[in-house]
Amino acid sequence: MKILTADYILVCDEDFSIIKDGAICFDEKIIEIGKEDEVIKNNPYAVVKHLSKNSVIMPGLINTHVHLEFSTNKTDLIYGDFTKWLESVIKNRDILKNKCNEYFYETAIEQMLQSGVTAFGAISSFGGDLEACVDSPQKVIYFNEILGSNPDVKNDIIKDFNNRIEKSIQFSSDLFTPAISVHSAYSTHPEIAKYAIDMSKKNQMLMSTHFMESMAEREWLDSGKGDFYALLKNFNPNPKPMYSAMEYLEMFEEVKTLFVHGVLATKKELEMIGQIGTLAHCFVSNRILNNPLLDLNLVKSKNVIYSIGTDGLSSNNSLNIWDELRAGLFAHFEKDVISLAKDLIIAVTRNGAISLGMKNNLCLKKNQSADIVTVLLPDEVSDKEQLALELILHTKKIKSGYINGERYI
Ligand code: MCF
Ligand code: FE
Repeated sequence: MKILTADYILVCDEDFSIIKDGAICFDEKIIEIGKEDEVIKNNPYAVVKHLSKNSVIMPGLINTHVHLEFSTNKTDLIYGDFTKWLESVIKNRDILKNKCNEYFYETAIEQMLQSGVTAFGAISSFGGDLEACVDSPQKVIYFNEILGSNPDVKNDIIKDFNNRIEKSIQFSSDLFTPAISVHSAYSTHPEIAKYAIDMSKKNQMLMSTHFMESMAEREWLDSGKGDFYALLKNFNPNPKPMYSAMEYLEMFEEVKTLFVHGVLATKKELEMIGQIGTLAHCFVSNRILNNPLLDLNLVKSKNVIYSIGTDGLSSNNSLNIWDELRAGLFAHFEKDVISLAKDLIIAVTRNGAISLGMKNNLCLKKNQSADIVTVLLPDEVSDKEQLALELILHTKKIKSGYINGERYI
């Protein structure tokens, strides 16, 4: 049993409570959290560690959307236009995947760890990242991806998918949870998507899908025109959208789904997303691929819970979650900076836990998992209201981190 004390504890509950001169007592789970003197008095047998002045204790951070298999990319892919990027991914997919060895996986995971990411949602396209995800100290939701627009090869696609699902299920544990990802409406035939959705329903596996990420996707699903037409013609002489956007969303009605991007979703579609599940917001990826900025006021007005994803190094230059938070902070001019900073901290903790179905990681309170990180601010915070903002501005690495009460940094 340990106690950590710090100048501030960010509880990350619904009220954004902050405990000044706080302490947290924990083993695998949180035993007590509150004012320093009381927690120490109530738990006389715990080993007490007083963190340095200007330290902050907060929940472990959650990156809800990352593609580790593309971690070798630095300059191989085309940026600045979503369709061209996609074309370059299709061209380089196998090369990038084959280059991605243990070293790249470990480096990518280590970068997340050092930045305080104690849980992540990994989209696995091929299964090459399985071992690295199973061996990582973090909690991993492992989304086995399925895609394919040609129903003639449906059986092969499903066979490969089933193999990967079965393999991943063998490693199910407290830290590793297999899940499913249907890639997108423009890449996945309804029969293939339905197969995966049924499996997710039957096995109660979490679902994720990319949705309304680019203008090309919007135009394609709405009218069968635009940049995707030429691209999809490479695979089918007479390509046609396989769904309307609404038809696609309706397929997910009965499974808890983490939608990714949604930057071009209409009000009605966002409403539907809010009812079915949650949304992962990947600012840097959206910017690099020249996709629009998500309207966070609209997201809020439709009661959509949003979390933060870095996406893969295929569309980001960093998996450090603080880099991502800074990008978001600087991008969203439509929001007041003080309240946005708080929203972002909630997005990367509580909302991440809700999105990945991690009921024991909702905030720092009794009986929740002891997934905790500590951060050292460079100086004293003049106003408690500004704590979230100062954290995002100044943090690059955490000082220490615990997963299920075990120290990993
Ligand atoms: O989220 C980004 C952009 N949108 C769609 N797909 C991906 C992203 N990052 C990686 N991908 C992968 C996706 O999982 O790229 C491939 C899929 O395997 C594109 S379809 C050949
Ligand atoms: Fe993605």
